[in-house]
Amino acid sequence: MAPTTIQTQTTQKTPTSVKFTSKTKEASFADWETFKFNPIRESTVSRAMTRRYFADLDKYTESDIVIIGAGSAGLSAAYILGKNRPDLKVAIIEASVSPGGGCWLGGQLFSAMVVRKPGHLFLDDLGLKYDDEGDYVVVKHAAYFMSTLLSKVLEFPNIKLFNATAVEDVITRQDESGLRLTGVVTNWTLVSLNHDTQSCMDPNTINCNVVISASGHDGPFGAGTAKRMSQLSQIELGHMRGLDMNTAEDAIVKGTREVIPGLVVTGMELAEIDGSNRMGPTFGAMVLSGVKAAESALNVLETRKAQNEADIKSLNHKC
Ligand code: AHZ
Repeated sequence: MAPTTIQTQTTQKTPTSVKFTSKTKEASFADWETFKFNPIRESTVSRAMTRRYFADLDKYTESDIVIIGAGSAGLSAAYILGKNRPDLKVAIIEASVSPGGGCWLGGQLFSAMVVRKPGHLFLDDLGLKYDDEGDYVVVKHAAYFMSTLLSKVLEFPNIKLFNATAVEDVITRQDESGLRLTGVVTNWTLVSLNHDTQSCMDPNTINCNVVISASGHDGPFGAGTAKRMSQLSQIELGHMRGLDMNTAEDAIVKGTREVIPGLVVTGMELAEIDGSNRMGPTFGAMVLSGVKAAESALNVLETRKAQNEADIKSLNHKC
């Protein structure tokens, strides 16, 4: 019997070349063999970054509003300010390398994020999709909320995020009506964490008319402004209480305000001041507290600006 020969058929497949849209033109990398990036010198990369960073440092060293903390409350405030007041300079100072605070996951490292109504109105403004469950909505992943919010905030030309930078203290002025905040004292976070391992490492400063503190509840960096205000005898800390979702969310939104002249406090940092409850993994209060913080800052901005300008005039006069 003649041996069986198995016939193999080779089909000449056309390689897949994915297409995407660059500006308005369709583009693709059809030929990876001849592919090459445009040339660059290493120092050009350094200059491209440092020139912009130092120009931003120079520009934002006099800001209208400084936000401490890029968590859900701080970024919600930034979003409202960016949308409504393109004329203002807003600096966000975030201690972590990665902005977003505690809002990359829902509770206990689960993905979904719950927002009680009417917090969903803010999500609508961001254009987010969610499951409507009646009294609350569920976003399929907290990271979807945070990455959308973050990207929109970063797109505003009048907002600058300085991450890996910590607020170490606040700048204050004392006059006959009391203490007023007029800026923040900053340092690279890695420096802030190493003050007891090195000799003096002096900080940098940013002057502004209103500080919005959104540094979260007590933790390695959290509630820093609240604690500093307590050390300076401006407030008495109430300390965050145990979890009660219904009480906590209303209390945070209602309590969001200018706590002392020039300082608006939002998000969970406020629970440390007012002694309100925590709410755990439900985020409606964080976004709406951020909205109210932006409003509160805008409501006092002109008054605080006038006070600061009067200070500067009297300083120049003395010189
Ligand atoms: O890194 C902090 C975080 O991203 C940042 N931050 C804190 N201190 C800072 C400082 N300088 C610069 N001195 C600082 N940045 O502030 C951000 C706070 O974000 P967050 O998500 O922790 O606070 P939030 O108030 O926006 O949201 C809190 C959400 C809740 S509720 C809750 C509970 O009930 O248990 N827990 C969380 C995390």
